[in-house]
Amino acid sequence: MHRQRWTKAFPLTVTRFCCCKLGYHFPHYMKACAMPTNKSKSPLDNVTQSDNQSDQDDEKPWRGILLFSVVASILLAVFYTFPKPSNRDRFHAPLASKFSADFKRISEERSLTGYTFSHSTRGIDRRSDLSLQEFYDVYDGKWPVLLTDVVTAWPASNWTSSDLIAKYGTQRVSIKAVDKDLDAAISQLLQMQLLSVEPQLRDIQPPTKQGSLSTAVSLTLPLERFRQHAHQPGRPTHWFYVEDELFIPMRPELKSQLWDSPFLKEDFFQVFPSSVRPWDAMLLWGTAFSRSSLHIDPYNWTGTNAVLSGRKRWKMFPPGQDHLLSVKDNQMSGFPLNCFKYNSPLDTFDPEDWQKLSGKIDSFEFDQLPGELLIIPPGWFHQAFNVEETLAVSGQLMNRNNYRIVLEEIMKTEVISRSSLPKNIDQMTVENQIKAVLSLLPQEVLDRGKSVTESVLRQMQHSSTEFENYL
Ligand SMILES: O=C(O)CCC(=O)C(=O)O
Repeated sequence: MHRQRWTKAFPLTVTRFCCCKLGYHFPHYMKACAMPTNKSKSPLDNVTQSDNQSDQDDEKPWRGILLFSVVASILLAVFYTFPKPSNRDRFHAPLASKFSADFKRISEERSLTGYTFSHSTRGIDRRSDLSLQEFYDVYDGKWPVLLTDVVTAWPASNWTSSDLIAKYGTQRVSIKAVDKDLDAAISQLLQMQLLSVEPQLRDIQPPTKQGSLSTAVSLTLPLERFRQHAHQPGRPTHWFYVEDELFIPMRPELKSQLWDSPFLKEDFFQVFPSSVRPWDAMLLWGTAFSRSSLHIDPYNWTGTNAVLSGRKRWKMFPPGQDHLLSVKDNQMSGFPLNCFKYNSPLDTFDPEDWQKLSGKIDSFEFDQLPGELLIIPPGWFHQAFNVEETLAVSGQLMNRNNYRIVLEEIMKTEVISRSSLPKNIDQMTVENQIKAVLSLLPQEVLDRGKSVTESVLRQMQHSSTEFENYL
């Protein structure tokens, strides 16, 4: 923080001072210089009205110009070569005061200097052999990137749908389903309270379009039952999407095959008490046309998404455009440690919704291929669409470049009061700061976290047989 102020304020103040001085004296210098040399009269006389200058004084204007040039050159050199404040400095704001990140500015202020790669400022870069330093300087917390040589080294890159079915076919997974032909049946089941609709989608204004994302229902099915649908050619109004937050975390033999990478190593979510640690490997297995909602991730964390097979299409929205996306206030994630949810009811892969936005909103689109890892910075709305049957896993990061954002999201829910933070918290290491904040979580919050996970697991066992009969 201090260095940030100094690097900007000091050169600017001195440059401003020099410019004022020069602006005042320069015309006089020039005028005097244009005059025939008169050793008895100082060029500054016009300014000082003094007739008593020595020969030495006569040379002052030249010395002044020279001095100014030297000082200005040094200042310019310092200004342009002094390292710009990194995200770490920016996010290392005192915890005792409220912090809000200007994501738009952050995404514009990438430290591109010193790197030869021609970084995209309008779309996505595909990078391999990327250094950790360049990752932190240019992408992490600022701009999305596709890493092409990370997932390929994981055992999980060899997962096939057949192997998963062979091993886990009878086990139930959480599914989001959209089926135009079944809408009537779904409404009936909803009335009978045998199904639940995604809460964030319930508030869509009528008339709700048949077969649209807004009619998606959540249910659980045995994995092999889902597979039968995955093999049918998808339709825009008929798709199924396994979006299961707990399937992989509950199976350590699967979890251990993911996330090995220096880019993902620093993750302060690992110091969260286990009962409130966010689930960190969501199984995403969708038929063609299946899609996520348009959202910013919970806790505004840095999102990670690894495609193992298939093809995922993304729409990414640079920060600062939330007002165009009809995001409802006060939606909650329902995570073990609750936090606000930033979901839009718009489906940007629905041509009608897209028409409402295109031309008005800044965005870019790209496809993510098998073996590619996408890193999504905080503050970026995003939506994914599976172009064909696609198997992927998503996770998250809390690291040096976003930890203040995540802590602030936790504080927003008012489970911790700022005034109870230890007085010396800002002198602690980042990890100890986070531990100090989490140690203030009331016991009932920790207990609630445990019961949320238990209740999701219980629901998984609850059979939606009435719905299954329609499928
Ligand atoms: O692949 C998807 O469906 C999107 C996942 C996603 O955006 C997320 O996990 O936050």
